[in-house]
Amino acid sequence: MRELAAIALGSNLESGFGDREANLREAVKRLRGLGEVRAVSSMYDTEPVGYRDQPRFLNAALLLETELPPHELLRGLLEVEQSMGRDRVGAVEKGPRVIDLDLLLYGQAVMATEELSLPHPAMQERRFVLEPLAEIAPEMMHPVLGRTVGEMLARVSSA
Ligand code: PH2
Ligand code: MG
Ligand code: MG
Repeated sequence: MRELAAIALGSNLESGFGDREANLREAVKRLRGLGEVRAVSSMYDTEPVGYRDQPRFLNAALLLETELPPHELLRGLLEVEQSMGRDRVGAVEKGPRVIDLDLLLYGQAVMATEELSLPHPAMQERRFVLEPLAEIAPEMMHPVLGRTVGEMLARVSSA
């Protein structure tokens, strides 16, 4: 079965690939190994939300058509993060990172396991997620809230 997944990308550190933009570009390239990339948003320079004492982020969103079931897709995202040098051991939670890949929506799937919650539990609160996603998938539906991405963006505050 093929499903359409929405993925959030973020970077706020330089790496061997270059600056934040180079990191997002490299991640998009590597995500092609997990399915067919159907759309990629522009990149947004954003203020860090939550843990504020860190560099500004560059955020983007992407639509991936994939045959991988949700947990395998998640594993694939973590592998791409690791392959690009993201080290979670000893890192500040929610702190600076070379690349962050978050699974937001997987078709209309709803689930909550220890490793994976779908939809992503905080997506409706994060402008840095909704703004790029609304650019490429304004009509994509949140299966629990019953609101489209465009509608969620219209309701979110500045965060
Ligand atoms: N990611 C976080 C915490 N805060 N802020 C912005 N602007 N963009 C992010 O991607 C981001 C964040 C944890 O994943
Ligand atoms: Mg994240
Ligand atoms: Mg993450």
